[in-house]
Amino acid sequence: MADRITDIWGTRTPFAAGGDWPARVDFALNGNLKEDDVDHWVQSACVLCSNGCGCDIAVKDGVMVGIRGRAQDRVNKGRLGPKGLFASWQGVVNKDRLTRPLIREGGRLVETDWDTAMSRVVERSKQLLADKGPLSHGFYTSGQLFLEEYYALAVIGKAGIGTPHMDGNTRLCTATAATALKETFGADGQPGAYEDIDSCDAIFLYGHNMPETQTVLWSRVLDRLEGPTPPKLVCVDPRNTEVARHANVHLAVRPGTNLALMHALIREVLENGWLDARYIQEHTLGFDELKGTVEQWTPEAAADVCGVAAADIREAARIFGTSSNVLSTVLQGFYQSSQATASSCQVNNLHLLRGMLGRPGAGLLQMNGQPTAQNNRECGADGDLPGFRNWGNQEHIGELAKLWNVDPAIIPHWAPPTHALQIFRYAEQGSINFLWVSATNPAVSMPELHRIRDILAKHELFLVVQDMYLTETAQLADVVLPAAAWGEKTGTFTNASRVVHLSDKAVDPPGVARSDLSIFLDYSRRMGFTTLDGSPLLTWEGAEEAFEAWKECSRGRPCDYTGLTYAKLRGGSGIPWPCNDGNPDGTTRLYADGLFPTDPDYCENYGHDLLTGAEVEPASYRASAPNGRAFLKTTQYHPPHEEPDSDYPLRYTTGRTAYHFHTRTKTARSRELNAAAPKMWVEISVKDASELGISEGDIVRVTSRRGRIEAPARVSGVRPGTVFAPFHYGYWDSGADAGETSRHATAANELTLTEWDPVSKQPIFKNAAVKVERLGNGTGPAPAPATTASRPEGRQL
Ligand SMILES: Nc1nc2c(c(=O)[nH]1)N[C@H]1C(S)=C(S)[C@@H](COP(=O)(O)OP(=O)(O)OC[C@H]3O[C@@H](n4cnc5c(=O)[nH]c(N)nc54)[C@H](O)[C@@H]3O)O[C@H]1N2
Ligand SMILES: Nc1nc2c(c(=O)[nH]1)N[C@H]1C(S)=C(S)[C@@H](COP(=O)(O)OP(=O)(O)OC[C@H]3O[C@@H](n4cnc5c(=O)[nH]c(N)nc54)[C@H](O)[C@@H]3O)O[C@H]1N2
Ligand code: SF4
Ligand SMILES: [Mo]
Repeated sequence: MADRITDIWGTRTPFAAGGDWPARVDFALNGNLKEDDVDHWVQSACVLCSNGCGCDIAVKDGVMVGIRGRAQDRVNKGRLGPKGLFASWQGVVNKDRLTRPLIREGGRLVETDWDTAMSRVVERSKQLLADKGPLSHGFYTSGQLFLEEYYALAVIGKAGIGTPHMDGNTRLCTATAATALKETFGADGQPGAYEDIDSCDAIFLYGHNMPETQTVLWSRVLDRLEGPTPPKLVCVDPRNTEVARHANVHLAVRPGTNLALMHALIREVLENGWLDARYIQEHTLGFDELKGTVEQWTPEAAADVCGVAAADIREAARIFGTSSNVLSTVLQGFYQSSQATASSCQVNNLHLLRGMLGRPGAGLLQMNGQPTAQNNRECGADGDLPGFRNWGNQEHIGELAKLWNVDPAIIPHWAPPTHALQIFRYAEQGSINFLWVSATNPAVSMPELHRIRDILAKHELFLVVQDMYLTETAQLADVVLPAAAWGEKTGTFTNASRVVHLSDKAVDPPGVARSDLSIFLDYSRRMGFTTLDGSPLLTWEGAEEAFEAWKECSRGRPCDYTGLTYAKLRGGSGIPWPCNDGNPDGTTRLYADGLFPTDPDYCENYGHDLLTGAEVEPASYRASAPNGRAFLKTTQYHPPHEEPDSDYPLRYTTGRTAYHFHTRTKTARSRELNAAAPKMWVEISVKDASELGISEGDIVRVTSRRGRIEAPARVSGVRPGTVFAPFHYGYWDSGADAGETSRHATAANELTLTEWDPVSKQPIFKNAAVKVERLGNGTGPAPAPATTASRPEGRQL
């Protein structure tokens, strides 16, 4: 097999519009092993991004030794990207896994048994519930557990404890995707599907570096681009990414100005009459307000604010307006930037204006990032209610209470659920004293790290961390619970295209590590949570029973799983929900009939004002009489709150490289991936580098109002005036002690600010003001990949 580190997307298998994406089976095996050496293969899907590539895990002598793509899976047709090939299993099979629970004794974490660790958790939990009540408890979970695990946690939090303080790192990831879908269509749920790539004639990528973050999906795009009928491509990203390199139009906007650009695109589409008037009339509400808001946004006005050419805005709008089938994808360049929900809703609006939904090629992907973010949103271990139910709807609360056989009053619904940064704020102020963190590493991934470290280290906070490794966060815990990882437990999860996969257990976890599901169930049992008739709240024996219980919870809701079983998910491809009696084989696209889940009795929420986040009152929502129509919502543009000035003259943005996943707990433990991107770097434009006297590889200090980082500079194709930093490089492998940064701080979030989108509450990781200084010579070029958007400016791949 070719070197899949440098050859990120593998060999091309071109195809024409409307054709089937050909299969290509990728695999990687340990050392010199051959496929014949493998004892058996266990069906799964990759958990290193939201693409959800179907795969089989290779097992030899009870150990994971490799991976192979599943040719029959609709998601990837056998392909895997570098992370799937190298980190999925190498990131799990490691000597430094947590194998036993740890508790803090005399300031140090020491090994113990499950009974001691869980007793300590349960004792503190019971005491706090007795002394201070449910609001003393906070839970911060993930987008990387399995569906069954979220559902268990959601039931514990909502029907056992009754705390509104439960959220996931999904708040940092896809809160805006969920919110934008709810605001426009009435409920979460991806309208489009990956199959739309196969037949579209234009693709718009909004703040989405797909070539590095969904590498297999990008292979599908490349195969269309190299086929006989290539789609047009439009890229909205301040960096010269691979998308930009292939694009017909690259709109390298100033970070934080997305909404101004979107207003201009909409205005152009309206001005030129590229509309489906009948669709707008029959299937939408709010056209006149939308038209009024974008009125002033001529291409010239937006060009000025966004720092792009007006002609390019016109050309992008023309491509959208004159193509028959457009696929749009939206991700962190929108979700983590200013006015996130408003900007993302404008993408929905473009599709509604042209009736461009629900048919092959006319698709909208408000993308996910993490492999199981979708499931947390469905199951409600974040700020959502299980089954996309509505916090403001008493009937929905009643349904859950009946299902769980608990008093509706225990289900916290008197106020909006507490979002992640607010949970940390309550811990900082001292009203939350018990925080249970599972499968996320906030000491590296949250904004303004010095503050997050201080909160996690607070003496008054009892911190439980459940992870596979002793992360920067785990090092600050009072109790560390060792979790079984992917391949060591069974469960299901759903990708950004709504495709559900089953991941079967392939090997035993190390030491006494246990699945997250069994840990949550054990906690529930020890806490003695009960139903109204006094029987235990959670009685599931394992993952499959949890899945069966979840199916009942999903019945009749948009994410209906009732037609799925573990048996049905074994053997073939993943299956997209809704899957029920009416759609026994699943559903590729939603909204083919132009009917949206906006009915007041059915919708997931009543929506918000996109400028302030103010909730729409139930009565006024009802009075708007949506009747299955979608909302064309918008609001006016405002500049980001922290703009460059004379002290901090540059714009700072952050993101990813193809070779690492987040805080690198898995990818840095893959030899191949770690070698490809071993250390921190920062990217600066040719123009800024020359003005600041910085050459490739020089050590620079980047400072914001909140902190500083130091790293070698890569002079790259980033937009002048903008500095880019990958957020992967925390401190677990730097030799620094817990609670402090190494002397040379490297985590991008030392600099980011504590601010969030008013509607989705997703933190803004993609714009802040910084200054850059040259500290001295480096030892050669920056340790940044030359095979990605981070390549030196002018270098071709
Ligand atoms: N290799 C790899 N793949 C991953 C992950 C990973 O860590 N590594 N993580 C997964 C997860 S959880 C997620 S959420 C996804 C994220 O996937 P992406 O959203 O594709 O990744 P990012 O690099 O965070 O951001 C995308 C782009 O936004 C651009 N950007 C920055 N500011 C702005 C702005 O103001 N406007 C616009 N239009 N663009 C801007 C950046 O230049 C960047 O290229 O990736 C998933 N896949
Ligand atoms: N500056 C900046 N910051 C960002 C972003 C950005 O673009 N820029 N992106 C944000 C986004 S989109 C995301 S998704 C977050 C990601 O941020 P995090 O969630 O903090 O990142 P991960 O490194 O994926 O952390 C997941 C943890 O779960 C553990 N783990 C993996 N599998 C399991 C399991 O099965 N059970 C248990 N118990 N543990 C497990 C891993 O070892 C790891 O420690 O970062 C956010 N932060
Ligand atoms: S594209 Fe995502 S799901 Fe597929 S192999 Fe790569 S990391 Fe895994
Ligand atoms: Mo994410």
